[in-house]
Amino acid sequence: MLKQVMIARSRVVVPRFSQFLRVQTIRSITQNGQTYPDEISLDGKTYKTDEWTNVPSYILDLTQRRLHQNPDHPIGILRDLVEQNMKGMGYTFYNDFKPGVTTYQNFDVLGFPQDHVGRSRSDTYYINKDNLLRTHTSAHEHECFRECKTPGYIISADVYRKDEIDRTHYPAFHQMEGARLWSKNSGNLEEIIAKDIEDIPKTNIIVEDPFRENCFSAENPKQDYMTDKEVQLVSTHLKKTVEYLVNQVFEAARKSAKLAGSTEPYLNEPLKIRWVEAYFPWTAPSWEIEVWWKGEWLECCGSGLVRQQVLLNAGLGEDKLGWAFGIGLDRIAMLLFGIPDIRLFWSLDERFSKQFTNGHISTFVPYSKYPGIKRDISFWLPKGVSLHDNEVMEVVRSHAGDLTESVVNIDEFIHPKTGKKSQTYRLNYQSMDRNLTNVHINELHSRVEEDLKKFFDVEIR
Ligand code: FA5
Ligand code: MG
Repeated sequence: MLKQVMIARSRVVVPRFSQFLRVQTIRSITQNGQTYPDEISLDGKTYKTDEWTNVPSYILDLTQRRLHQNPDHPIGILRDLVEQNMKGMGYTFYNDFKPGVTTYQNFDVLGFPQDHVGRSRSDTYYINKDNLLRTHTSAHEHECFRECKTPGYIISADVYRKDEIDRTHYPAFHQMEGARLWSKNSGNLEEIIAKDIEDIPKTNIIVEDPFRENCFSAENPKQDYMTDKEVQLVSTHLKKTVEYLVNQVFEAARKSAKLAGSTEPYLNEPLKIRWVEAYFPWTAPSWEIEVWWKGEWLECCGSGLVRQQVLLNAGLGEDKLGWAFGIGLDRIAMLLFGIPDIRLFWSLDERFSKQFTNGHISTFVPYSKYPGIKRDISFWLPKGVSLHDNEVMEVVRSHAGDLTESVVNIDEFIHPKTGKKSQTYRLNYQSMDRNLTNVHINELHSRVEEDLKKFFDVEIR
């Protein structure tokens, strides 16, 4: 009922950013209030849309921005900083992978179970049933393991998730994936890895790691094909590499802050990080690293020892073993550059872009702070039905775009008599570069209400 699919006539949609992205159609598919063309052309490929399609054109536009390849953008500056520090350590850098991938690349080949939430249409942007916008850089592990000629690789790319909206979450963000392999056939493997660990430059960060010595357990098991000692060595190499990388980035930030005259106390304290256990379908054991920064633990990277099946899927031999990690770049860049809102990365305003230059970590100077306009929206759903928060976000975004500062579910309950569910959301509309008028927001807001009524059969309270 809610996921009703119908065919309707629609206009030709002209993309804003690139000739590579052509969205042209005669007929179109409408679902949940969004209209999709018959075909979507993305980066030179044409896809037939179907009942899985849920990627709006404003998200497709973002795929052409390639912020990580812009040397003067904070995301590009951060990528460059990491690459400079990893040069000569045996890694190939990949920065050109396009965001349209298959469900096979993004999920299947990595061993995601069929019922994993990540696969759902409320979490992921599908181009059609078999193709989607990658939700993580791990979608390219398969091809990199096949092709890479060096012991390791580093991939940087934009990734897409239908996520909540707030200061630190945006439906498009950036990740950097690293991986490193060894072969059991190459002489004394233990000695070789131990030597490789020695070669990683030392840092003086404070590390909290309850799992450094006993790196696997029943909850976070090792794989049978590796010896205890191999697991120990490979995970130490992984962790020291990530620690080194994080250290270089935060040291660069400190240096810039000091140069700019800052005397904040954190600038003289050693950097502190901790490792916590995690789960990813394609690694075992797995961990996340958190960084202590200005009084808070910041989750920044998932990692683990690559499951042998993933390596075998890539055509590698049974002798191979190694690690992989995936770091989120946006939140780290927000901290480094003092950027208060993740949406600013996508700003086309020169007052933003002119502030940054390659090789420099400068502190963002806000050029304006325009007040937000809050609106609440409450509705009853048909009996027995509930609505995913992400669907509400998507409707708001389809009308308000980047004027959507946040959408928060503030209340829900079931009426004891009617059995109907009530959901209430607080919307904050705010612009990065201008004042919003009440008249404008009232109009946007009523369109949001109309669509919620039309597509989800809700009764506004
Ligand atoms: C992953 O995406 C895994 N692919 C990481 C990985 C790679 C694990 C290789 C093992 C081996 P996760 O969903 O936790 O994991 O995301 C990784 C990082 O991306 C997070 O730590 C966070 O820094 C960042 N991130 C996740 N969601 C968002 C978001 N909506 N906005 C900004 N950053 C995000
Ligand atoms: Mg995570």
